[in-house]
Amino acid sequence: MQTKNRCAGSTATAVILALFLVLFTLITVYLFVSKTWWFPESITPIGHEIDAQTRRTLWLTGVVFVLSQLGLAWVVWRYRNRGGRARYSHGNNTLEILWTLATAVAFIGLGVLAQFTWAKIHLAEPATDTVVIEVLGEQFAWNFRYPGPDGKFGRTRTDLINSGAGNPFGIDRSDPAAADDIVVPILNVPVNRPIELRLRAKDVIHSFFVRELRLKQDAVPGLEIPLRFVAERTGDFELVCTELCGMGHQRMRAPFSVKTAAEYEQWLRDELALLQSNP
Ligand SMILES: [Cu+2]
Repeated sequence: MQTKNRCAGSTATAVILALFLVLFTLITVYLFVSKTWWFPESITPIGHEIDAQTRRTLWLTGVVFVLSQLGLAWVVWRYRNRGGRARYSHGNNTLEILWTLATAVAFIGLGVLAQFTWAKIHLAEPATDTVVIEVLGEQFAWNFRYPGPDGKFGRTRTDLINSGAGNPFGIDRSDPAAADDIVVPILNVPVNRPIELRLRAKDVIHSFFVRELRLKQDAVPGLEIPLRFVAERTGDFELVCTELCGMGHQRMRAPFSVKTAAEYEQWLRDELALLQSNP
């Protein structure tokens, strides 16, 4: 009588656990397939490649996830306590080797596929008509420097760095090349032009991230790190710091805007006029 009761109890437990696993798997798959929480649309050609890589990875890991969770549910149900003696299994070496190899091939394969896109972002030579913009992260703001009509960044001096006085870069205005350098707290770029950002940090490590660009790059004190992209759609987005850089980290964001060529040129002219009227 006692044994019978124990069997009935364990069947219910096995059924509940197996059903939970099946339900959990279905809900997870639904959230991915319906894209309930998903990335905003990419605005760069590289972003589409990164999305394709993400899809490949999710398909592969998704199939393995579904098969393993449903397999687990089946095992929980099939080998539930029926009141008999448990058997010990030594495992199966052939299977162990096979699935270890399969995992290695899958992950190395995904890595090999991804490296072509990574190389395009980090190793490609800049185009000749590249728009270069300096980006300086500091606790807790982003600063951007445009070279002005002469296309040259002027001299900077560390002893002139003074964020409170509007000179976070330490620009030496006595240098003719520096006279037209524009410093602003917003990042504007023209559409369909190659852009090169030169990332620097003044104090601690910060991290440049714009979701729609699919780019994330640390800004490190003492280094100048180039980050290249082409934005193929105009619009207003947001740049955020994704490195926990201090107590005000959550405030460290800046507007990022992709403009038409005409809008961009007009904006540069307006900023230059502002600079010259108030040097
Ligand atoms: Cu930061």
